[in-house]
Amino acid sequence: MADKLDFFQSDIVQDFNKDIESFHLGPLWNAIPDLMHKQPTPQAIPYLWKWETLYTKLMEASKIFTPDRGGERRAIYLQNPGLKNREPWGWASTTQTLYAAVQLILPGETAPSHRHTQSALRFITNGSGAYTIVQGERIFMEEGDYLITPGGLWHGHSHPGDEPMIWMDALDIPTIYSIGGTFFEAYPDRIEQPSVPDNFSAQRYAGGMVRPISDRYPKVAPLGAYKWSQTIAAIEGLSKFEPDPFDGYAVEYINPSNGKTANPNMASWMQLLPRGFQGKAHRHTSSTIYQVYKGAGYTVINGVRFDWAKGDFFVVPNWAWHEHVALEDSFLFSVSDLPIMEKFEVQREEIYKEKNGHQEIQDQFVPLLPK
Ligand code: GTQ
Repeated sequence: MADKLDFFQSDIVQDFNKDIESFHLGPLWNAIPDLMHKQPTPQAIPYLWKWETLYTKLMEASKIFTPDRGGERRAIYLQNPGLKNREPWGWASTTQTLYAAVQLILPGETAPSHRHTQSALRFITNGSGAYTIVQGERIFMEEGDYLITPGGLWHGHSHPGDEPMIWMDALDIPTIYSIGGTFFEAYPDRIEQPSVPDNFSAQRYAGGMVRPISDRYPKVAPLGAYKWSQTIAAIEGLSKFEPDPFDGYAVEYINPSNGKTANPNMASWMQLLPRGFQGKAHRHTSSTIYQVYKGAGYTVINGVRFDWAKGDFFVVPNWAWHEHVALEDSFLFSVSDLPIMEKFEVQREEIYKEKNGHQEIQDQFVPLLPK
């Protein structure tokens, strides 16, 4: 062993390594522990953003920036502290693969149409009356609705209603960025005009899990909006039975034409954790961004307790132990990169076996709050 170490430290090896580096070449014999970790070592860290902080900053932003002025959305995105200063990015995403933001639109405002290769989803948390127009379909948004904007489709937002609206955006921006697949294009006019009736796709799928006969081979996901009334009906049905030991009563938003995740690169769920629920701990290669839709509780991530309440966002990085506890009836919305892990065939899960399936709490997270 010592001989081996001496060999790698020897002048002859070190000199050679330096020499080839000047030719932009690298020695695998020295690099393999850096290139291939024994198990995932996420650069993203577990983190939590309080609603109070997000809301305050959105309101401050509304005084400084309007979409009419800047031509873009008023969205503030969540930067994982572990992903800051990532060379040569110059920006930090929320997990290594996913981006999440909060977006505010005020009555009378328009966020112009554009399209890009990144795909998006939205979860509506505050207000109603605004619409997003996705490839000619105006979709009016209400609290608890879940929407998708498949990659490559025109989309813009406008607010003919009378109260501020806030929603969560999640996109696969970091994944598309890191594989070099980014295309972005602004719509020639300010906002696209409707080409089908309002709320077209949700009306076509009013029945839930029965699909229009023409939708066997759709080119894009055929349903743009998943209404809260249907999500809650599904959860109520499920909640008559035993909860999942990790996730309580959880349902996944799926594409009704193929049964796969509604958005090809991001899985999304709504879960009810009834008051008193004590989830067991597990970890998986996929990472997850949660937003608390309703309720209060905490999640223990790698031994640290993260207390959450309505509106808060938190991140469970890949391969981090985590378990949820609900102090009130709680609804968590979440987005995960599970489909990305599946595509690369690195999806794995491990169940925490020690101490009856629960981690020991060693620390408590202290969130940043606005002054
Ligand atoms: O609303 O279309 O947070 O294109 C990031 C990129 C929101 C949007 C984001 C986007 C949008």
